[in-house]
Amino acid sequence: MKLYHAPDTCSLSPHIVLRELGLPFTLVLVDNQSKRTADGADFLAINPKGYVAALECEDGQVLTEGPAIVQYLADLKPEAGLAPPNGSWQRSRLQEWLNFISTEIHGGFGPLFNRQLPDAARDWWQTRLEKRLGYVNDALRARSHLLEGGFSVADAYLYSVLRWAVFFDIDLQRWPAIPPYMDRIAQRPAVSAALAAEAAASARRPVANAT
Ligand SMILES: N[C@@H](CCC(=O)N[C@@H](CS)C(=O)NCC(=O)O)C(=O)O
Repeated sequence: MKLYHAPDTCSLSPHIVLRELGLPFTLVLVDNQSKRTADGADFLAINPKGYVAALECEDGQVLTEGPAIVQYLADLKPEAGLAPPNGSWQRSRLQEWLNFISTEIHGGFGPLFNRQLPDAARDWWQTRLEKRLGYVNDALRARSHLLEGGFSVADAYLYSVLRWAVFFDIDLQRWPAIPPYMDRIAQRPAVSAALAAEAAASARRPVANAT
């Protein structure tokens, strides 16, 4: 499999999941500005939506949308327990979290990346996002991971997007359950390996990213 990725973006989430599962994969760096891959291919021909992450499977099919990719990967190795079985109540709970992270947290950060955003709109989006962080904080006060069963693909996703708080001087210490959670996830060997691989990839070829 090939994972099309860009450092410091949401593609960190499937990258972590691939490493957690120990699946063989190749990382392909995408320049989000030029829409070209590090090996010179036209990324728009791979994902016409023009954004990472994209997963190219062995048969050449390409899967996009982070929540779909991480569930597909988790289901390749159900014994790893990164997603509860399809059809179970807990799987619906996982999907509830993935959707919340996608629309409310990932989607909540999105406008903040726009340097042209007027201050009033920025304040509105940031206040909205901070309310959602309050909800995450309440959930994490009750347990160590988003699902009761422990680390899941939802944690890989939440961790990946919460790392953006630093770009906007959003101090996660305001939500006391979040920093220890971030530390817990960061200590996972798959997470540090993914971050190291991303750093090495961007050092080889600096790219500008956006959400
Ligand atoms: N709905 C997509 C959104 C993916 C997305 O926002 N990707 C960002 C990086 S975090 C990106 O590549 N943006 C570049 C662009 O839109 O041009 C998903 O959940 O996978």
